[in-house]
Amino acid sequence: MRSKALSNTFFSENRKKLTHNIIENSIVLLFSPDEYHRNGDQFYYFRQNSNLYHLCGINQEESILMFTVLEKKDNVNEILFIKEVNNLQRIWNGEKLDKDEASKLSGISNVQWNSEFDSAMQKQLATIDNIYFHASPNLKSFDDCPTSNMRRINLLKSEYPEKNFIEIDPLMEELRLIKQDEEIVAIKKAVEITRSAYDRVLKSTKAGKFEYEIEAEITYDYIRLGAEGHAYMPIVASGINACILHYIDNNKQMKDGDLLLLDFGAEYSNYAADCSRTIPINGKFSQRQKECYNAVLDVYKRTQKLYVPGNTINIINEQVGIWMQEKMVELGLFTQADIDNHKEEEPIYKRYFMHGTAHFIGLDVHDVGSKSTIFKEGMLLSCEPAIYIEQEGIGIRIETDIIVGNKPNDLMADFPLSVDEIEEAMITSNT
Ligand SMILES: [Mn+2]
Repeated sequence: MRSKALSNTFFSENRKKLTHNIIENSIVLLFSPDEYHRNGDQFYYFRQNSNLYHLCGINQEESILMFTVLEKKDNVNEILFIKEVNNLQRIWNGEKLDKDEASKLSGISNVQWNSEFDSAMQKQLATIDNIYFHASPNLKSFDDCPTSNMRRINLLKSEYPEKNFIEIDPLMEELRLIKQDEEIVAIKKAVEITRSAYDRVLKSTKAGKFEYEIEAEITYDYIRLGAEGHAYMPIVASGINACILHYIDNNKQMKDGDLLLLDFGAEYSNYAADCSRTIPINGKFSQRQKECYNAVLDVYKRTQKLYVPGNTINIINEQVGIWMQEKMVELGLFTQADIDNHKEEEPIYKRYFMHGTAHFIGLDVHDVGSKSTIFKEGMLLSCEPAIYIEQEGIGIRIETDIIVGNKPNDLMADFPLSVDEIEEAMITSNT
């Protein structure tokens, strides 16, 4: 990993907190995801499972975390299993972690090679009733091709039908929702690198260039500044492409007079930044673009005040819907009469703003937490109101990352934001 690892105290404390919430006589078994084959002899870049990382800080493939919680929780047996490399693998791919290094990173004193896992697990299974596993809820729709984690768990379920299998995800959600100091440091670093890339974008965007040239500027800054790379596939969408919510082709030529919508964020120490901005390709907003931009910006500013303890994503979405509807009437997209006559289940504003305004952010860019999770101080969420007017080729989204508090903390407060600030920052490249 290029970026700085979090301290082993952070990971040890996380395991300790988790132990409090685990039933006695249980074992926790977490497996790394597979390395995914790309083509020929190539594999996709490995990314650790976020739950496993949160509990032990190991970024290496084929890692297994096992800990047993016995009666009265006074006897917790933690073992970390890692991959042992042979001489040939060492020549081609270099060293992997040795036991001491893995122990230092994780704070787990008992580190063993993977070859010792099966017998160690069987010994533990004899003494416990419950098996905690991570269910990877996002992957449930891909049952045709189960992850290595689920293959192992499914096998255990058939071999030990008398054991009680419990999804650890709700407990991990509780652990991961409120960001700790070390996590905030990593997220701020991801935000700072994203900011640098945004400055580059403002200086390098020009009519006639291709969207991928802007993607390259972003990637350049991420790698140059020590981020792992993109926290997710970046969206660089000019003109009407901005109305495709998950546009990642990034292959069109940018036209004079169009807007450019960017959704991009660096990953640092496995933590994500998530930023969306919309800028005029020729450096100057048209009158209509300005009207639409300022409508979104006004909602964006008002919405930020809602990131206080006690609220939920559902509450935010409802309020933003009301504000958006007013703005859309002002922009002439529909009239009050249209709203009154509208009988469909979906509110009319959803034709021009189809997604929610907030999601949790952390190790995953769409992090753990639901729309009904009640906000507490220290949670981190996106704020991303938008308007998409396909018939005008206009798509505008402004997104920042906010820490919940009585005074919500906008981590991107110093990014160029207003029409004037954006046009000012773009002047050098377009004159
Ligand atoms: Mn987002």
